[in-house]
Amino acid sequence: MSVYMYAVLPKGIGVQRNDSMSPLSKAWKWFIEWIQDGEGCLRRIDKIVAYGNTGLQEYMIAELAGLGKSFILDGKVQSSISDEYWYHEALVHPPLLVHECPRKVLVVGGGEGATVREVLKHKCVERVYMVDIDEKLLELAKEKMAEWHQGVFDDDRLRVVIDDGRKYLEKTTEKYDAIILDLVDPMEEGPAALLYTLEFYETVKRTLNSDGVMVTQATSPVLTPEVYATIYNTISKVFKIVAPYITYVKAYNGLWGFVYASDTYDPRKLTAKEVDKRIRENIKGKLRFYDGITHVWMFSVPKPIRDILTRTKNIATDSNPTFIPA
Ligand code: SPD
Repeated sequence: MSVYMYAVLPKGIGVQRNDSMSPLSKAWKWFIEWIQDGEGCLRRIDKIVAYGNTGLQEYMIAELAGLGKSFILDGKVQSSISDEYWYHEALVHPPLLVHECPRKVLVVGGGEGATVREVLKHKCVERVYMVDIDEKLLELAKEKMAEWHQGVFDDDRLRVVIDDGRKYLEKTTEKYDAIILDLVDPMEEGPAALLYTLEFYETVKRTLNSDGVMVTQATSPVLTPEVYATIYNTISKVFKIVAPYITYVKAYNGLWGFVYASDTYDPRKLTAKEVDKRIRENIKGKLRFYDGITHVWMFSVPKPIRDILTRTKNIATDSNPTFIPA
């Protein structure tokens, strides 16, 4: 049976009912995530847990074939229960373990609470600020995504601030040891459009202590390589040490990219043995993805990706931001 026989709406959910074509179900519902023009990933929706619009973003929490319970914003899968820990552990632990002792951490985005869940495993961490623009989404996550947050919203080291991440950073008088940017992808109409620009990274740097570290999710180096390389190149204009790294995330349809930056610490210098030692000494709680061997693997970026990073000269600015295809 061909999926071409089913109608799909251009921006996300498609439904077609045709009893004669369907031996398994009377109603088929499909979620399609567009990667770029002409390319997408199709998954059957087995159950919709929640669907709506917060006024800022369109959301869906649904059981998807191949992924399980998944969280979708503006047509893009943000995380799935089956592999969210690949993404969240990859995002959080390299910057926090390379720092000598991160006491104060800022997370921008990460509404599901999984990023904060990982941050709070670090024994040094005394205070975490989580800034998210979408209050309704946070309420939804608290209620419907307990598998992700595992109760961390009740941890007294956490302060949740409802604000635009950029505005918050521009006005805060605090200094942080680590800033973790767990953002939605840069999309022209999306809420994170100006959280991947030179001006924003300059603000991040001003808000870090002199030995502070930052990390951002940075789109896919294989699905949208120019965007990934532009983010890397832009951050390279601001920090002395900038390290690209990757992991695989099935929910994101391929390899996923991050960019780490600091003026002090270089995670590429950590051996697998040293990472394992720091995990034993500095982390309380279980890790399912990250260890020494995984650390070295993530920072071993393959040649085609290194080549595009070397070639790309684009810089994202407020007047010329970078975007993935909608
Ligand atoms: N294409 C989806 C990329 C999502 C990156 N951010 C995810 C946030 C999950 N906490």
